[in-house]
Amino acid sequence: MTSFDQTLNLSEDVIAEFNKNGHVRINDVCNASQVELSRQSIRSAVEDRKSRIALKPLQERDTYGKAFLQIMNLWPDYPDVAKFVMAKRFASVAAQLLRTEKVRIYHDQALYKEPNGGLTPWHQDQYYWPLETDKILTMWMPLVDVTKNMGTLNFASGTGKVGYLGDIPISDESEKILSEMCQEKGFEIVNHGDMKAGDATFHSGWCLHGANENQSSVMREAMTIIWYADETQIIEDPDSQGRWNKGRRDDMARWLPDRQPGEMADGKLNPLIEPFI
Ligand SMILES: O=C(O)CCC(=O)C(=O)O
Repeated sequence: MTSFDQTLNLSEDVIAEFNKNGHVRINDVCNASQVELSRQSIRSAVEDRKSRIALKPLQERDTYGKAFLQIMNLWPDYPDVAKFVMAKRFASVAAQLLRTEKVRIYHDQALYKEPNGGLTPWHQDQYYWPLETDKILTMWMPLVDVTKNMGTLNFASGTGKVGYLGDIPISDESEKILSEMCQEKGFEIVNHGDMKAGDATFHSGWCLHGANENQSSVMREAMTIIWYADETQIIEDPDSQGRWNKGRRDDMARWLPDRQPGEMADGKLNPLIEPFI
């Protein structure tokens, strides 16, 4: 079984592909037996959290609610999930793609697209992240084998460095505005296709992405982890470029509760991982 402590060395081609396109697929990031163990821990954590929220039936939810069950930051509450989230193996991939040595966890989230679950509208993750950096990315790893018709991610290639596009939270509106933008600017839309449990895609904070509906009768169980380069600063407030929005203020309270705008993003919920030591 691959150890979570075992780093995964990437070729320069893979790193260059990520930095050019804003996304990349890497196979066998976690092997089948390890991912199955982690899947059980993640699933019981998701069930536990789910039991505490009032979840409307799928057909009564809005577009964002239909896209997936989003269960956030499991690592502080569930030690078995923390082993997965803190794995040096995954952090080593993030660090190499970001061309840095040390990374911090921003947060994790389980994203389960239910059978017949809706599309994930086009969006930019970093709309929500109050961080002064381009060195931030998400790993999206299916915990079960998935086919494209279960809603693997669609990426707009070449958008990894487009920066802040305005106050466009994930919604029907973001789906419209950003899909039109992709067409107008001619960004190539890439879907990395069917994936085995333990394969992963990585996308940068600015990369435009979304996903199709889950057209199958199987839950699309995916786990995500977000890392950023150590020594990243939180955006100043007021910010001369007008980049504070509701999403960023909410994230600040949630993931950086012990830090202020303008300070370093090194709070108690942002553990440092040095994968190569
Ligand atoms: O899982 C999905 O459908 C969306 C994932 C996503 O937007 C993300 O990981 O940033």
